[in-house]
Amino acid sequence: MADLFTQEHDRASDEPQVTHLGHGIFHIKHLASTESCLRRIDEITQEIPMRHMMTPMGYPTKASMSNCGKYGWVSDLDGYRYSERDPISQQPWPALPREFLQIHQSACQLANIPSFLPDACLINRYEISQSMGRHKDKDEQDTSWPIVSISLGLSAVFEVYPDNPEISPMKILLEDGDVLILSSSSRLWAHGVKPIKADLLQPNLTTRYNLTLRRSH
Ligand code: MD3
Ligand code: FE
Repeated sequence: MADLFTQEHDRASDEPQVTHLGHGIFHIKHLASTESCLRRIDEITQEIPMRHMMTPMGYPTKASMSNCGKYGWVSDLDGYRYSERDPISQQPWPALPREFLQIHQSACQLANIPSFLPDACLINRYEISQSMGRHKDKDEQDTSWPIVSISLGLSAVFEVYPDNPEISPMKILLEDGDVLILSSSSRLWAHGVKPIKADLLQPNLTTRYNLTLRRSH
């Protein structure tokens, strides 16, 4: 069973390390460089500031969000969709940085799945205690394309709830620099993020970022 307790952590090396957790879920440790990713996020959010988006349920998202790439994921009282422009500034989203595309491509290579060109990158920002409720990602035109997720900063416990009751839910610890690929059957499974906890060893670290690279159209 793949969960927090059985994941292997190779503490001896900082080389990328791929684990197939089953069902098309690949966990790759030590792939993303935090410093260069955070610089790119800074540039993007200077153009399009992170914000909480209103959901159709009438309350704002807990994490704050921005986007880069041709399309961005947006939410308001009318629902969820991908848009070529930021609904507030009416500006097109900043370009997807080369660094993100490189991580995406390396991740696909390491997991041995065909790479694809993402046209959307959602940036989620979590402060301590913020979470993301259980949901499915199905706003993309063709939901068979994998999703590649990059975690930066504070760790998160991510939960996946398989559609098949014979497969147990999984908890996955996502740490700084980790990449997760959701492909094949897991792509449409429900998932959520537990409330982010402070790291007592790094008291100045108060944020987690998650980038999801997707093909929306
Ligand atoms: C598992 N974000 O933006 S990323 C989201 O950490 C989202 O911010 C989380 O869920 C975060 O929609 C999790 C990893 C992820 C993305 C898509 C999935 C896991 C998934 C789709 C199916 C199953
Ligand atoms: Fe999701």
